[in-house]
Amino acid sequence: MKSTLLAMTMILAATPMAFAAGTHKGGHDGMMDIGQAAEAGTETRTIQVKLMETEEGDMVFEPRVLDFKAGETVRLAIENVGENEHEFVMDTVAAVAEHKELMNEFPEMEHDDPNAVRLAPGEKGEIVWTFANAGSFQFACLIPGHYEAGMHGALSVN
Ligand SMILES: [Cu+2]
Repeated sequence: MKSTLLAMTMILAATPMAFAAGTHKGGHDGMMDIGQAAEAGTETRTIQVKLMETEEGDMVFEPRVLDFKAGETVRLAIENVGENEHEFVMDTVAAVAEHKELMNEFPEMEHDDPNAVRLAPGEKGEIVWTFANAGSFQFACLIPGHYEAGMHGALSVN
């Protein structure tokens, strides 16, 4: 947590404009554009998301796209069935791009955000989330190199 804050402070000092228009605020508490964390048990459905590598050397999510309805609360049951560490983070396209830059600069950075989970091989995690606003969002793995290897997909809220 301390190193995260330090990393963010360093970035803020270096590129203040990159953050001025973004949604990246300390702690991510409360409502984001994509919605907010909800209490486990309040979901109306569960979606399974798998994180893995392919034999061709790509890194992928299964499914590759996610669709939700504005206002619904969903449990994302996320499992890393691959051989590498992976993460699942969902946010606005702009915030994912911002976060990706930060991860490339500080690969050791760990985030403690409600809209993200980082999983070791074989590990399972979950996010219970209320999708508040309609829009086109994105989910991705921002461990350096993984986005480029294929780990990103469109997340629509209708
Ligand atoms: Cu990954």
